[in-house]
Amino acid sequence: MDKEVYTQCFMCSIRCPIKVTVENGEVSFIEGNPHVSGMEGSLCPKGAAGKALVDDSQRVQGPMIRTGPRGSGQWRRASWEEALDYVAHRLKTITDQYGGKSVALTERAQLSTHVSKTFLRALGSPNYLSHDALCKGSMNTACRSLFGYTDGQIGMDYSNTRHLVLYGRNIFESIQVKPVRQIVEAMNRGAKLTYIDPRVTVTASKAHRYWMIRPGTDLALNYALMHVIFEERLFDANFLERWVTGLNELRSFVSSYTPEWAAEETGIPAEEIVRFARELGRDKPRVIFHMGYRGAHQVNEIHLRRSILLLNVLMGSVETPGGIFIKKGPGVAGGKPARKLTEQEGLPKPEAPRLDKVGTPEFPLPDPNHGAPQMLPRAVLNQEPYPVKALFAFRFDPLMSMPDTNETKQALEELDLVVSIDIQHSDIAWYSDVVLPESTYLERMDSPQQANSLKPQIFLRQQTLSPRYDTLPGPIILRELARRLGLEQYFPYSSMEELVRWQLEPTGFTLEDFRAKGFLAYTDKQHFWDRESGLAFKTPSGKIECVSSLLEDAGFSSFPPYESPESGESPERFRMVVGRCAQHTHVSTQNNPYLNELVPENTLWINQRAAGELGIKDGDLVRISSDQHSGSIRAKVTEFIHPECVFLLHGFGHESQLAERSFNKGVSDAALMKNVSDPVGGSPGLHETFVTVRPLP
Ligand SMILES: Nc1nc2c(c(=O)[nH]1)N[C@H]1C(S)=C(S)[C@@H](COP(=O)(O)OP(=O)(O)OC[C@H]3O[C@@H](n4cnc5c(=O)[nH]c(N)nc54)[C@H](O)[C@@H]3O)O[C@H]1N2
Ligand SMILES: Nc1nc2c(c(=O)[nH]1)N[C@H]1C(S)=C(S)[C@@H](COP(=O)(O)OP(=O)(O)OC[C@H]3O[C@@H](n4cnc5c(=O)[nH]c(N)nc54)[C@H](O)[C@@H]3O)O[C@H]1N2
Ligand code: SF4
Ligand SMILES: [Mo]
Repeated sequence: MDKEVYTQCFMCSIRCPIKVTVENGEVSFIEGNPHVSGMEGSLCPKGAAGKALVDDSQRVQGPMIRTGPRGSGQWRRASWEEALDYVAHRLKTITDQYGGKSVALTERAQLSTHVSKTFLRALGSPNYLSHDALCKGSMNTACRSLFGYTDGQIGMDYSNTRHLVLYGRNIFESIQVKPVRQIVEAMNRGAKLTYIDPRVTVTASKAHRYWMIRPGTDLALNYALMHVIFEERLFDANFLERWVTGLNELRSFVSSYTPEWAAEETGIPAEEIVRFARELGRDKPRVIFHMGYRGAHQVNEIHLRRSILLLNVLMGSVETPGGIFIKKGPGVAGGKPARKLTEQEGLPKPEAPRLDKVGTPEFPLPDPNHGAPQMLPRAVLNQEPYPVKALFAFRFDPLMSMPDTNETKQALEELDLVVSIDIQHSDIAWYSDVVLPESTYLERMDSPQQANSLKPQIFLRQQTLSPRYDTLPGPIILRELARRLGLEQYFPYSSMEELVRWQLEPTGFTLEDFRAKGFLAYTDKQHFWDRESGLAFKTPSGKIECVSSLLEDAGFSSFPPYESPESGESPERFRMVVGRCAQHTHVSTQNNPYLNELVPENTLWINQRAAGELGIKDGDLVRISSDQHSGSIRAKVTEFIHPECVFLLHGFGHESQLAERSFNKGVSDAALMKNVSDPVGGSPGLHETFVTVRPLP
């Protein structure tokens, strides 16, 4: 055996701690890091397929410059010198004419985000756009509206809970390995699981209670639950009195939303709603209403997320074992976090407004640290608020991960420079001018991960293999571009090792300290704040604000009246809902040789009765059409989905012909979707598209 490396998986962005065994310079085995409790040997199918990613000859093998029209697939291989010179020269021409603000960078927030942000700021651009809004932007805003903390600063203590409630949080398929193990262990000790989804998922099959809710009506269920909780005084009175404001307003708001009303709206019987509320009242405060990610995605999503959080608040399940908690940083143990390039003195703070208008009166509340990438196409097309001319797509695919691919393509046409930093022939790479290939997660070291939680820790992705092909780590690519633009003073490193050593300086840890286990703990003790006197909410009042100053000061109501979502109207018209499966990550693993074999294309889940009326049988090819796009897909006719919606897996229908296994397989949900957003929370309404489904002759 050559060596064992403790590092972090990156087949998806959960970053599970892993142990990789290397023999003769090749990966021979990947498993969960046995030093991390809850990870002993555990990995999901995608994590195990990491080896196939490294070995795949269909990934980008070196820098490429496009030679024909965008999307024509005409390329030439280039050296790094040439490709970087080329990009730097084009970038210089653009910023000379249109200013630094004409450059945008879309990214999946990641360990080297501080490098991307530094790159943009050095250029003079405010236009950093992370995936966050598309994943959980409205949840972020909801958390800030109540607690003053972002969702990323809030954790859930699954291990000690008595009742976990999941609203379309299909955690047994859209996996996070460690939480899944914690949930299973809690259930083995008697914890209950309630799962709510218009579709029977694997998680539904493991739940004690499952409700096939009418799509888009979770908010009605939650208002009725609050109604019962107030009526029957099931709340945690001590906690509310000490830490919560605006309860009277909340109580009077939900007074008309009875369980009988919610039953009509959701399809869940009133007496079941009442029984559920009582059960939770008994289990409190050790109950978790999971904030969710991609369950219901409507344009009023902010209020759904707030209602879920408010249920936790009413149960007093905040900062208590078995509930939700505020994550603690190294400070609780007298430690210091790793520093970031963005903390450097003298780094410019661009003053121009953001292209997505986040932080301006037009779109005041989404988190400006992330922005709203779905606003990019219209900003480019309308040249509003100013011309945007260059786009960097870094570990993010604007074509497949944002609604309305056709509109995004039109916007790309208006740009003078499109660069992707990717590991694979993604669709955005296919439509780029230059592709700069990053080394895969097993072939590079990354910036350390500050893992704040009840017990703060710090993790490091250590390099396992030397790069197979002519690739570089992202922070080196950006540094080399910056150097060519005369901005190297903000990039004080020439290798990943130097960058990581610079970052670790304040922590007192060294790079060598990570070799043994891949992570270091600041403390062994769990840190909860004192619920009598020690809670520190970051709202103006210092309390949890049911009537939110964040919302009200921006002119939004904390409790707008409930509006019933549209239903299909005609028998062939359905709300389109989407999601993930255990075998794939979003849009990026469909070409992986192992995973492609497991799930090669998506199918369309359609309710048995609805399909029967349209003459569609299981396995038939059908036409799915929206105002944006149409395609053909096989029907999966099933009783396990609500008749008002159809479901398909996200991430299929790839256009890049260089990814031969995934090319043209299945239909792209992003192409079908219309691009509408929650004006308060900032997320796009990814479940607001109606499609027609017709049998194909
Ligand atoms: N295998 C795998 N695991 C992953 C990921 C991955 O790509 N692959 N990605 C990770 C990431 S970034 C994320 S954000 C999470 C996503 O985690 P989830 O949010 O759990 O993911 P989805 O698979 O999108 O599941 C959404 C579910 O919501 C249901 N749904 C649709 N409409 C409604 C509604 O109105 N009400 C309710 N209650 N449910 C509804 C859908 O039927 C679907 O089952 O997964 C993470 N884990
Ligand atoms: N239509 C639609 N859009 C969605 C969603 C949806 O369900 N439907 N879900 C939303 C959610 S929850 C999320 S989190 C986002 C995710 O959006 P994305 O981040 O775009 O999706 P991923 O598939 O995680 O990765 C995108 C790209 O990263 C590349 N990549 C993978 N690893 C590396 C690496 O190590 N380095 C580099 N440089 N590139 C790498 C992949 O090849 C791929 O091209 O999408 C959101 N957008
Ligand atoms: S959930 Fe799976 S793919 Fe994602 S980081 Fe963990 S092991 Fe890797
Ligand atoms: Mo996500």
